[in-house]
Amino acid sequence: MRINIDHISAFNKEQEDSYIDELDLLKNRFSKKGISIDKIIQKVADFQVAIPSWALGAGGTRFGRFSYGGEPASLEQKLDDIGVLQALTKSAGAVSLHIPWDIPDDVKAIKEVAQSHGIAFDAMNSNTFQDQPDAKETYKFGSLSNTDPAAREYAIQHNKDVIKIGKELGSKSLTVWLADGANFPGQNNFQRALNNTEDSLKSIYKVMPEDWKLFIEYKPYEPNFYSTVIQDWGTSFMLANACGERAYTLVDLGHHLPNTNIEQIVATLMLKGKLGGFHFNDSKYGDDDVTVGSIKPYALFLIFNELVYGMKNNPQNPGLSWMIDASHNTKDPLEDLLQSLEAILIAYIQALLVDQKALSIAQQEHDVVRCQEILQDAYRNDVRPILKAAREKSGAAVNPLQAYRELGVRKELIKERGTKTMATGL
Ligand code: LRH
Ligand code: MN
Repeated sequence: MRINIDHISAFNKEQEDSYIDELDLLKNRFSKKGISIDKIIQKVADFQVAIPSWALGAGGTRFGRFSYGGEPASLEQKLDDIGVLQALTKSAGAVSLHIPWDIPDDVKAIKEVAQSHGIAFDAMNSNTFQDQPDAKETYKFGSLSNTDPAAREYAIQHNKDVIKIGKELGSKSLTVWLADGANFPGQNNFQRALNNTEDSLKSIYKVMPEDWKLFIEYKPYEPNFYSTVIQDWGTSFMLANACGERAYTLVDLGHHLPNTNIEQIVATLMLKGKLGGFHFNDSKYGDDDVTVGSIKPYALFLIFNELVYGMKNNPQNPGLSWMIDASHNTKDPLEDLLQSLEAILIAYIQALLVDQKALSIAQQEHDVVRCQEILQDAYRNDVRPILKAAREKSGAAVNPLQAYRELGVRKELIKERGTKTMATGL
């Protein structure tokens, strides 16, 4: 199913610019604080989030998986679905591929399909946490950290193969997440595992093209439940520094123990010029991978507040890779991703409304109450009129989720693909 500009403009016409009055109110209120809403609208229109190729079908857990009907059964169909998200939002202009779940059979054809939807190739993801049917080595006891040099070499070679595919597609970065770790005390020698991992990552970094970045993703637990080799931001930061200047830490919001201050981690990594990008999602307990902003929207706002500060004050930190990493157990995958895109942009806009000058003064004066008031004054704005204006400006639907439903996209996908198709991925 392809959504074209006529679908969008017809839908927007029906909406009759219902947001303009509210937008004018916001423009008047914030122009008094020297904050230009028009500049924010442009920043939002330019903000592109990469869609995970592994999250376009119904996800599942060990307790079960409930198919969604009309799921993409090929990489082409996955790109078509991202094309729907891009047509509706104009902020889903990239895909992050996972190998081998999404190996392109015909690179040229895949690039043409992506181009036809205005989709770029963001970070490639390697997979050394599952054994493939024809595997020569097993990752059961680890990959880059494995005590068995053959398994390590096999995993290093896989990452080199992923880089090769990424180069052909035009990607400029590789994300490495390792499940490596232990389920029981005594099972692993922590130091040997970390040394092996560092040496293996260096071997991968060495063969990366000069204009590529390496993102090292950390996670405290799962699938190992006693220790994980790259368990936290500090370990990832250390390994990134050991690899070189084009290696960075990737922050997956779900990869933190309860109540971790993620915004402080973000500020620290940006100050050190080592923040590479994000896997946006939300969670209440573990790595739940639920819809962005569905559980802790204020925490997401506080993270974007540090990002806005960092993007203004930390030229030492390069441009960031914005990616979603979610899994959909009970929602239509495309509706879930539309809601996540909405939540990311709303948090970004709210953070852009923070009066950073006033905040800095209040911090200097230790006016603790005023500091909170300044933050929450920005957070407590309904910024959706600004988002609608940005969408209309970029030719998207002012209300993508409503448009998705009114255009009957899922019904059409089920008609085209049936109810039995299953997408590769989580
Ligand atoms: C691990 C992770 C990683 C991906 C996988 C799909 O939990 O966040 O980013 O490789 O999910
Ligand atoms: Mn992730």
